[in-house]
Amino acid sequence: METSAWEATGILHRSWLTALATVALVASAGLASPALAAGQGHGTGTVTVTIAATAQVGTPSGFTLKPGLPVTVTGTGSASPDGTHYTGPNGVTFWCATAQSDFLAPGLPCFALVAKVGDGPWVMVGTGPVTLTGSGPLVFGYNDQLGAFGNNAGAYTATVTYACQPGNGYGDPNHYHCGPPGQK
Ligand SMILES: [Ca+2]
Repeated sequence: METSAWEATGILHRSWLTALATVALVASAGLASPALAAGQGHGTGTVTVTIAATAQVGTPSGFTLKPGLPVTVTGTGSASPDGTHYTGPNGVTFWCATAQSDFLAPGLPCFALVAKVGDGPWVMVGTGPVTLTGSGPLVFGYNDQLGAFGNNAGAYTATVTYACQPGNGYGDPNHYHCGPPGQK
């Protein structure tokens, strides 16, 4: 936040009255969030994402994680690396137990549902539930060999669950938002 630097500049370089007004504004903004949170309560938000097995570049969830605010993910569905043999989100653990270096997510189970947050590494989701942390856009993937996605079939469905508060403080980085009043 630049608030303190901006506030200090205001006090140093603006008139005494302007400085007072600035302090009053900051004080009321600081009070608004906790008061609304207590009055409106908390909720749970969900995002459902369909991950086609043919999507080599991954499938954006449209959800962006905020630092220190984990989400929970579960997976369902059935997908195939060859159009014939299908597995669930956990992938396979026998003839291709661990993906080689030319897979989307090396070291994780082949043909599994995987996810990454921002610039973080691909992590296993499977059927879950798993807790994801980090900062940035949440992307899902099907862990096949790169360049070999064209013969895939089926899809997984990922469900992202997160704690949220009504949209009064939309833009507040300290929680996720959901429902009225206000935006999102
Ligand atoms: Ca394939």
